[in-house]
Amino acid sequence: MHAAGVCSTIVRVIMGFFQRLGWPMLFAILLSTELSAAFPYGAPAQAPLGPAITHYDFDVTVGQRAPDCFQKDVILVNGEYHKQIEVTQGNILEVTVYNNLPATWPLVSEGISIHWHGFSMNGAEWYDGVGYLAQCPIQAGTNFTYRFQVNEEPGTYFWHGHSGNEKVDGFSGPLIVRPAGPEPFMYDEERVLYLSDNYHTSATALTFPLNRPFDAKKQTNDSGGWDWVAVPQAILLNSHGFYGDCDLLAGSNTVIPPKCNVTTQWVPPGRSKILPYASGNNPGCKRENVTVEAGKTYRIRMINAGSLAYLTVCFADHNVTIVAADAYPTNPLTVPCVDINLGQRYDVLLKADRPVGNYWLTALVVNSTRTGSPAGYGVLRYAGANESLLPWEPILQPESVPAWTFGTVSKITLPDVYLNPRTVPKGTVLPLNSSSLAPPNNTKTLLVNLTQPLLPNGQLRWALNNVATFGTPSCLPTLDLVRRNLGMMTSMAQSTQLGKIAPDMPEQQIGNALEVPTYLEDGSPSPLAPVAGQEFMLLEVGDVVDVILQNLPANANGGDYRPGVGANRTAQEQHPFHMHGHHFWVLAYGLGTFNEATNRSSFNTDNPPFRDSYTIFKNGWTAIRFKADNPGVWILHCHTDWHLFMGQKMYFATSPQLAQPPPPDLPQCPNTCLYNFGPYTRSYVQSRWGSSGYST
Ligand SMILES: *[C@@H]1O[C@H](CO)[C@@H](O)[C@H](O)[C@H]1NC(C)=O
Ligand SMILES: *[C@@H]1O[C@H](CO)[C@@H](O)[C@H](O)[C@H]1NC(C)=O
Ligand SMILES: *[C@@H]1O[C@H](CO)[C@@H](O)[C@H](O)[C@H]1NC(C)=O
Ligand SMILES: *[C@@H]1O[C@H](CO)[C@@H](O)[C@H](O)[C@H]1NC(C)=O
Ligand SMILES: *[C@@H]1O[C@H](CO)[C@@H](O)[C@H](O)[C@H]1NC(C)=O
Ligand SMILES: *[C@@H]1O[C@H](CO)[C@@H](O)[C@H](O)[C@H]1NC(C)=O
Ligand SMILES: *[C@@H]1O[C@H](CO)[C@@H](O)[C@H](O)[C@H]1NC(C)=O
Ligand SMILES: *[C@@H]1O[C@H](CO)[C@@H](O)[C@H](O)[C@H]1NC(C)=O
Ligand SMILES: *[C@@H]1O[C@H](CO)[C@@H](O)[C@H](O)[C@H]1NC(C)=O
Ligand SMILES: *[C@@H]1O[C@H](CO)[C@@H](O)[C@H](O)[C@H]1NC(C)=O
Ligand SMILES: *[C@@H]1O[C@H](CO)[C@@H](O)[C@H](O)[C@H]1NC(C)=O
Ligand SMILES: *[C@@H]1O[C@H](CO)[C@@H](O)[C@H](O)[C@H]1NC(C)=O
Ligand SMILES: [Cu+2]
Repeated sequence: MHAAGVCSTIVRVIMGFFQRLGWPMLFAILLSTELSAAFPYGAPAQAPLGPAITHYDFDVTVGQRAPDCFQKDVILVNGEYHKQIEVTQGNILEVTVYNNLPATWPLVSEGISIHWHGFSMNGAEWYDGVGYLAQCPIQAGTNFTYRFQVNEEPGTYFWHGHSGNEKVDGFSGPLIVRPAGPEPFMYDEERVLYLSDNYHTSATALTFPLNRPFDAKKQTNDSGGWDWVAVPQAILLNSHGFYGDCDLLAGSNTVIPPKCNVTTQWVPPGRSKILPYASGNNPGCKRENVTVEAGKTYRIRMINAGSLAYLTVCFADHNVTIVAADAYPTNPLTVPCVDINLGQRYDVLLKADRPVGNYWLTALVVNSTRTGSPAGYGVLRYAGANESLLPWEPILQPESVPAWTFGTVSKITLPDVYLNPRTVPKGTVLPLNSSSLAPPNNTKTLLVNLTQPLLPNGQLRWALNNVATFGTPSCLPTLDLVRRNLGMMTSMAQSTQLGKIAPDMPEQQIGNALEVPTYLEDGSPSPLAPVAGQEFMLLEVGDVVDVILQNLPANANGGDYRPGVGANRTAQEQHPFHMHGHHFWVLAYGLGTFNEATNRSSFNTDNPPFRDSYTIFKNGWTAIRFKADNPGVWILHCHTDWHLFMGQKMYFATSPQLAQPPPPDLPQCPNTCLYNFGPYTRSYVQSRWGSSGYST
């Protein structure tokens, strides 16, 4: 076996590191002018010796944990739940992942991979971690080493699984990039606040019903029927919480906000039967304490790693000052509560300037977003406060704090020093060939309608411009297929008028990419009828693209609703979109339908925030701009895990012929792979995974 259990962070400076890497292309990148453009002020100090290597072993296993008092199977790294890692800007990050998960975990046993959320991975596209896009998943019993130079803005990120359901089952953790020089903010100490939502049911059991026919006429005893995952049973603060804090009803798809009451600091074993679906073992659980000392200033690195919950985080009696969003600095903004959507990060400064005591730390799902969700409660504890006491003030209830308005979010902007080439701080990571973070003019515009169609097979999907995109079309990395044969995509492209429907089957044989209907965003109209396939936009290095994401009620925009089921759906919700390989400028957002003639003038091209995860507001639109400076195939997707699974994604293929050849040790691809749109009928689940408890 291996030494992965040794939870080791070995930082080594190796003179002959080029040979170690065994990958000549990396040598080429390191010497290229492109790197010096990304580091306009020169490479880090140790460059003459070669970058230092920060190495982690990830021994990935399944284990039982009770983060919210309910014991269940979770995915662990070296025995830790939500393992934190960190690396210094300019270092080589090397993570060897040993997949020691059992081969009996549907949608997880098919393989895992890791995405470095927020990293641009310029020149390191093969390590971006999207299963079947950049690599095949790491199969059970095998290992793979991610190895790339961290040319990223110092700040707060996270790593997470990106192949099947492994993220929702706990395969994620904080990822901190330290600057090679001093930090840009003044503070005494730092704390991480890792936010997540916790389901008592395995992600797999929640996922199967999402693929089953929504249309009652298509349902059979074997197919089963569609079922929504509903809200999580608990919100976790640094992986701690208690599902009993809020009086959730079973399933919790209710519109009634729950009443919450927090009575104990340490929740003893034996209270697991108070909810109908919470009949698991309760070995006890702890509440999170964020500890501070009076007089000090803390940098709190907030990360929303959840699968559904858009959170509003409040520190009782303390305002906090936002100083960075998705790693890039912002003009300081002081707020009593921070709205943080899935995939987003905020760095906030908190001054411990109140009387020594215990204060509530609360993560709320505001009523208007997911009514019925629980809230998460922890304690901000000053050194010297009585540790056996909870804060005396009443807790915040889920509906008691309003969500941020456009007025609040519009105040999150880039500081002037980043907008002027002469004042950009040393070490700032800029788009290629840019001399500051000021947005360049766009060369292209793409309008994307977010729709929720019903496919002819009865599946309810999320789609972009009427295409619900598969995750696993060919059992081969799409990046490699497209890099070797760009013409393949155009030859696979479907007439948008016909709308070919992909084969309605659970599995694919290796190499059968041609079976997958492909739609190119080339100015043609969207498919008339909704389709399942894959949606691409071809770009060339240097393009600057405005993407207008239009989010009207679910069945607007010609999302073809067959007469009968779903014809009158008016579902509306926000979606947190995340872009791989790039940060983007958030230029504008508004209610209603985007109007090119009247709304472009509202774009903030002066000091827009530079982010990688942003909300597409409901019944409205959000306009983002990115510079295609990174050859490869990059995914833009909703970070609500369930929506991603249901197809809410598309790919930008930027000069893929310029991507490097794949490293020789990329994981082996399996001979068959699963369509994430496969009909998980009861008989199929039974035949593939046996009665492992998931075949409901
Ligand atoms: C890791 O994988 C390689 C093949 O890629 C194999 O040779 C090696 O034995 C594996 N190491 C461990 C410790 O399993
Ligand atoms: C439907 O499936 C259930 C179990 O899932 C089984 O008990 C029942 O007999 C089936 N009914 C028919 C008509 O096949
Ligand atoms: C919270 O629970 C405690 C203990 O059960 C009870 O005394 C108290 O009245 C409850 N508070 C509220 C607001 O329901
Ligand atoms: C928080 O503090 C309480 C009281 O000291 C303690 O019981 C609990 O274990 C602490 N929580 C964690 C996560 O350590
Ligand atoms: C927080 O800021 C608001 C103004 O934005 C101010 O009214 C309030 O007193 C501040 N609260 C604390 C605890 O400093
Ligand atoms: C919470 O939901 C209720 C019921 O839908 C509504 O009356 C109330 O205005 C909502 N509160 C907020 C803050 O959105
Ligand atoms: C802390 O609070 C507990 C519970 O009220 C009390 O019994 C204890 O005396 C307090 N400790 C101190 C040092 O005040
Ligand atoms: C960008 O566009 C504006 C008008 O929209 C124009 O004034 C400006 O010169 C353009 N900048 C560049 C670099 O082309
Ligand atoms: C988006 O929907 C509008 C109708 O709301 C339609 O006119 C437009 O053609 C659609 N755009 C695309 C790219 O599908
Ligand atoms: C849709 O709503 C309209 C108006 O309420 C109603 O007349 C129509 O029957 C509904 N259609 C379906 C398929 O439910
Ligand atoms: C967009 O334009 C419409 C008019 O077509 C206007 O009513 C709306 O306020 C504009 N939105 C923004 C954010 O500028
Ligand atoms: C950067 O400039 C070089 C040289 O002019 C050019 O070849 C390359 O395409 C540019 N890249 C981007 C992203 O603009
Ligand atoms: Cu979504």
